[in-house]
Amino acid sequence: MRLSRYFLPVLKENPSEAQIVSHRLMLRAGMIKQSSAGIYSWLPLGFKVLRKLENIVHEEQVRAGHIPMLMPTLQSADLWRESGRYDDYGQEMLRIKDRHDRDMLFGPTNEELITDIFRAHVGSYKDLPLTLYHIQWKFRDEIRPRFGVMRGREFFMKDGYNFDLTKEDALHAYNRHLVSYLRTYERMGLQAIPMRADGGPIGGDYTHEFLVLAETGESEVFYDSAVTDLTFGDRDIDYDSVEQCQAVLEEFTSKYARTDETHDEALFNDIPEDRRRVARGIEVGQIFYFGTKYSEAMNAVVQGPDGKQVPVHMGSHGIGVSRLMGAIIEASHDDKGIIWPEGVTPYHCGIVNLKQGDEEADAACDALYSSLTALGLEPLYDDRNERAGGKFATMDLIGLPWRITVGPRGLKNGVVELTSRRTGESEELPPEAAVQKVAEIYAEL
Ligand code: 5CA
Repeated sequence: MRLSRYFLPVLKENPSEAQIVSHRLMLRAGMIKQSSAGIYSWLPLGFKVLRKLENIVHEEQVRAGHIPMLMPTLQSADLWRESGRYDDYGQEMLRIKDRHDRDMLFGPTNEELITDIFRAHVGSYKDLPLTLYHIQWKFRDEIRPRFGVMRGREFFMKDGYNFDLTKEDALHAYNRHLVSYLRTYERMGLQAIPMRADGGPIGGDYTHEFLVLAETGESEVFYDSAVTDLTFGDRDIDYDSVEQCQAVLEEFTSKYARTDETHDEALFNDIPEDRRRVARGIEVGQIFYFGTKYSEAMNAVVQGPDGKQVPVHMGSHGIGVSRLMGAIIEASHDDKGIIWPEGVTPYHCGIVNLKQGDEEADAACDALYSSLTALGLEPLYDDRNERAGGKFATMDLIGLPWRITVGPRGLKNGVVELTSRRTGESEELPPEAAVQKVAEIYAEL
């Protein structure tokens, strides 16, 4: 993409409405624009990152054996009356009437809708196990939408639902989700710690939230510092293996890590004092096992091996895709702007032309652009007629991890400059070597 032809409305001033750094940087980098409280338009740069996050979530869900689909945003109130949640959900639910005066709602989550689909089409234990998911816009009429996309009213969420014959099978699905979530967050450059949580309006005895530690996080968390030493890395897990998934769950959840809702001071005090941590975190996902809560209420039964009809065991599993963008920025920025982890960056590499209109510099930039593109990478070329300082400031603000700077002086010596956004370190290289190096970095992902 050439910046002269892009739509990147960066802001020079700090927007006064933004209280936390991720919100400020997303507005300044021209990624989002508020349309009303807690509701945002995703401008091209923000949309590009959102798509990358969505893709990672899809890839990891499919890798775990879960099946993608798409359910509507608007739902009929009748299904929610069946489960009993139409009245329970309260003011967070946006209720709508259609022209026939029928009660509709903008879905805050999809347990009822998916259970209705399941009961219409599945009748035998032979069709289990089954996990269906979608990534769709949700609406919760939050009393206090704030911090930009962190606590929106409209937000983008992956929600998945498992259907199993027995509790044991459903707990395997729970563990499998935990494993796939660890992989998902690590690919986004994040450490998200599974913490024992509370079921809230979804319900259920087994539930973990995934928290990214950040001072601006809305949740207070208590943990043993040893949990932050754990990384998933590139282990090759067989998602069908009950033992392997169970082992990962035990490894990642046996140390004390809880949100304030489930915090137990006595247990916390058993941790050696130098490892006790009280901090804040951003909740980027939550998994639940809730047994037959919805299947009983909505009569989602299958015929078991013995011929008897039994309600299925279920769980639901969510990832806050739009919130993740804020969490990544909270975890990865400096005073100049965002620093995207390579796995989610909107463009792989920036190209800055120090002397637009100089024949040689223009040609060298065009050649870099073509070479990077030919290797399957997406460069963002700042080809505007602007001063170098302004170009650098924009690149730093939008946070591409790598930048190639091209100027007549370097070209005389046959070199361009390759700079890491994270370390600020630069090296001079022939243009082809710079392209090669950038390609190698991304090939490792
Ligand atoms: N049905 C279950 C799992 S699919 C469910 O709705 N879980 S949830 O309520 O925990 O939401 C899943 C994730 O969505 C949360 O972990 C959080 O990351 C994200 N989320 C929830 N509310 C908001 C909000 N108002 N703005 C942005 N993200 C949100």
